[in-house]
Amino acid sequence: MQKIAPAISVLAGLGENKPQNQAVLDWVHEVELLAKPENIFWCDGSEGENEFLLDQACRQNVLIKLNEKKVPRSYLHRSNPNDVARVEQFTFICTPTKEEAGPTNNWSEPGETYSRLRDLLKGAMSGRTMFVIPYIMGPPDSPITKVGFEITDSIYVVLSMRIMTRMGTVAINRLGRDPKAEWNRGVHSLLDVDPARRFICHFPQDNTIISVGSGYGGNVLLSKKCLALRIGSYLARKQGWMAEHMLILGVESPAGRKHYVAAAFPSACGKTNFAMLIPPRHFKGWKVTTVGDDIAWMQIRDGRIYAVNPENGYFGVVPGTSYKSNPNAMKSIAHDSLYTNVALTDDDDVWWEGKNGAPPEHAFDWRGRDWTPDSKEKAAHPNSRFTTPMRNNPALDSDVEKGEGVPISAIIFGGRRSDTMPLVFQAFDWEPGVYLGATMASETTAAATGAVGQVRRDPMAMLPFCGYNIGDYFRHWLNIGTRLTNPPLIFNVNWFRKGAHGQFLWPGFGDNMRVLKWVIDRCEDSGGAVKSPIGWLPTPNDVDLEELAVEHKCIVELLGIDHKEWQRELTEHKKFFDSLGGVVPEELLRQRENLEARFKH
Ligand code: OXD
Ligand code: MN
Repeated sequence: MQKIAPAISVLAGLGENKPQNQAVLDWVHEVELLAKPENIFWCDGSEGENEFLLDQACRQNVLIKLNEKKVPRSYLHRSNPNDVARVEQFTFICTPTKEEAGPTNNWSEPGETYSRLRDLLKGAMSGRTMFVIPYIMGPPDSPITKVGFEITDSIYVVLSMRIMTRMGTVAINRLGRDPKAEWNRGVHSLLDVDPARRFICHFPQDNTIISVGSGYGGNVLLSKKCLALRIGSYLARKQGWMAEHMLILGVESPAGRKHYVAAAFPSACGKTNFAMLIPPRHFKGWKVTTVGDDIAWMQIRDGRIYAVNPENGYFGVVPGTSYKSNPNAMKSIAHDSLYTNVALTDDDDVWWEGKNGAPPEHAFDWRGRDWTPDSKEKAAHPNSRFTTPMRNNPALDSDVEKGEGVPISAIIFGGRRSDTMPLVFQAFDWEPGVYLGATMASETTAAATGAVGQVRRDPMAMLPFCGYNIGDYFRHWLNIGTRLTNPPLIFNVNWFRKGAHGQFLWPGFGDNMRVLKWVIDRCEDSGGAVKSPIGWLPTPNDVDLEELAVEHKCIVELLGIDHKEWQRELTEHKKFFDSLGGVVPEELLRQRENLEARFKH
């Protein structure tokens, strides 16, 4: 059997970027004594280091170099087939009390958990290289930027972190020498990639993450879900800001007026596509630009919300990505990218279901097995991913590096709902908007292990990512509202409503610009709407539907609400709140009653 993560021989002049901060040095030494690696590689994030590590990864068969002409400087990684998605059932919040983790998180007592993890990590890196990755989350000059260090025995993690974060010397410099400075400790080991020994554990009070037994991005790129969302949300509440599972996009009108919008959709529900949207021909002169595609860190200044994208790259779902669905993503992943669990063609190109053009006559599927169009199984895993630098995105917003962030005019919630939720509506105010986010639901996807297609409540798309008690999280949102003099308007969208025959009613993708335009019109006080029990609803005349080949009756269905479906929905809201066992703030319980009452009048 192939050895997992054998040590690399470190070239002179590489892997020596030790920070001066004694707290970091002590912690690395402690992990070294425990995990007993063969050697330590201190990453600096340089180009030379990257080239060296890519070469090593290819020699170890961790990466396969793709066709240089077709996808320059790009590689394929195949994960262990038992390790293809986030594992929510093995993800823990280890707070001193269970109550701090709250009803939506798996809780584990910190002392016991540290001790169990220490046992698992004992000698875990023997014969392996221990990489130390310094990184920052956020633009280098932002006041809310955070420093993290991730220790890992996976070269794939190092190469991915180099794309996903600003990594290396920039972080060492930002941290400086103060041993009391705030920074996140992350330890990752593949162990033997056995689901029985797979745990993703967060210790918010210690600003520490320990992840073992997986190599899948969402479990092991500790900057992303673990730091930027779980630990991030905990720090954000304590420090008075917000860490949210949201894309951030800019919309500029032909007259040059620009707004920024943040949108929370659950995993694999189209955040990347929305963030990179290209307006249809009819919207000539309109421009959509991307600040971020997954995570927003937001602060309040002058009574307004300002957002930064803490990441430096995109870790997106590949299947379904095409020049039709997302041309900017296709251009981004055409070079300098890592692919995970897609198919490999005979000429070393990548392929996946939903890519432009006919399927190849023969390929190797995501597990490396022969595949033809007649094969029963998919060539690419439904949760196969690309990892690509945000610099590759032709629609990258010019203010993406702005440390103070971009001002947010609107927040959009949304999920995959076959029924009930109209294409778009606007909450009456901040508090009903928080209720809207708190009761959000979506059909589950392949981004996490478990059943796909089941409706589950996913408040603010943060169910798997809120690092503390969800009741306190709702309270934090309500408190933020009281500090805003110029709050963003709050909306809900649903691109996935289906008709009586199970067909999608809305074309989605670029045509979502029509919905975005209504959102912007509302922000500018110019969009029409009618009052409904759930909020402000556009009529077909309020949304620009020119040059859209969708029947009028579908539009009416998309924009309408069915009172019977909403009775059921209200019952589900109540069930959800009840299931949280008394942590839901009074204000939101009252919002539910108000909503119910509005349906009766
Ligand atoms: C992601 C996720 O990878 O939400 O962004 O699972
Ligand atoms: Mn996500």
